[in-house]
Amino acid sequence: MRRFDEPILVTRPYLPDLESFKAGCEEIWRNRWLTNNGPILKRFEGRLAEFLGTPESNISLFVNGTLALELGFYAMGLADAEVVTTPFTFVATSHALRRIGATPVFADVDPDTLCLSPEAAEKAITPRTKAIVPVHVYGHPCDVDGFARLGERYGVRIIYDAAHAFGAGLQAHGDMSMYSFHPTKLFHSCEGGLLVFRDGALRERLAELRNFAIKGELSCVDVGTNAKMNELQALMGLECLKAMPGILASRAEIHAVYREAFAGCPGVKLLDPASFPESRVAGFTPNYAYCPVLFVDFATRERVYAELKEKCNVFTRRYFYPLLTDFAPYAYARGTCPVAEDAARRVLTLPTYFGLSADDARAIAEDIMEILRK
Ligand code: T4K
Repeated sequence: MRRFDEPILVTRPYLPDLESFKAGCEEIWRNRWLTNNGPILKRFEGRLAEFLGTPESNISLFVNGTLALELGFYAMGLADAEVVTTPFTFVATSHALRRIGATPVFADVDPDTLCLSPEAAEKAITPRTKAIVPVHVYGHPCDVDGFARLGERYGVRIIYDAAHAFGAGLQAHGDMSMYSFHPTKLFHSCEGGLLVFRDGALRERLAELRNFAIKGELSCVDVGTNAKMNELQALMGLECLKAMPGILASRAEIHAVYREAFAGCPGVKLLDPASFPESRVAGFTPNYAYCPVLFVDFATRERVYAELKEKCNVFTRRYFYPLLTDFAPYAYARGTCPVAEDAARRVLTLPTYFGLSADDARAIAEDIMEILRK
């Protein structure tokens, strides 16, 4: 087995050209305007709207994805409501609900995509349910048509946690979607979050909420917070956006290396979004944000995780293990989602990022197969 000289991490942030970033900093220095709806933020919003093919009136930027979710949920009137969601996600999805007083009700995931199953979600709906929050986990598409039907039938909002799905073309679905621009994502703004919403009237409401809900110097209309994106973040986002085609291409190349390496290897199942029936929804193109593989059982996954770390200097992650319902704040639902529990115990996300070479990805795949042979 090959031991890498330098640690290989599950992800590394894309870094834009430093000279170009410095030129942007000079503009910020000249403006002497650092946050509070500055000119670079406005430019970033404009470019994002173009990139997504969405009017600027239907997007809003935030300091991070978690606060974007929290304020999005609040603006949609979900405080004190029941919200059906998935346990197979990062804690932020449910934390954002709990922090506004909503109650996450967990339903199980689809065994192929590991996204919330509409059938399971439907069974969890009660008269107190006001919304369903599916997650496009790993950037893989949920059954958006199935959720649209539930939205209509039960009169509930469909709000996607699309933290992983930037660049995957899913923004037209649901009442709202949240994209995370954290550096562990394929596209980032150091930290950041974006809401895309169907109802343009939300833009003003969200602008208010992310700025303490103050209006002018003399009025405060609600209990808002400080969730504003600053100018340096916006500049990083603008610079990274220029590189999106290259970032997406490099991810596709790495995914293809893993796909080829594991083809015909029964002990490792690489989740391939291009193969899901859900992928046929309008606009979807895989962004290969993560490279998740499933092993046959928990013991094998743990062995691969540990040996890659100790023997190969390769640091994979067990996203998303433990399952949310195994954490104290959500333990009220422990044991209720067996498909998600099983996936959490068998999944491993492999290194993938702009700058990881195809040769290194191939070597990691070979190391995994050697560990499995032992
Ligand atoms: N919804 C979902 C479904 C999410 O996955 C997330 C965030 C959110 C909502 C909330 O969005 P944000 O509020 O974060 O915008 C990471 C991220 O912190 C988190 O953003 C992400 N999901 C989650 C899945 O992963 P950790 O604790 O695993 O990150 P950490 O620090 O261990 O970093 C992972 C790897 O990346 C390490 O090997 C180190 C490397 N790294 C990390 C950073 C930050 C770098 O090389 N450079 C860096 O700057 O949570």
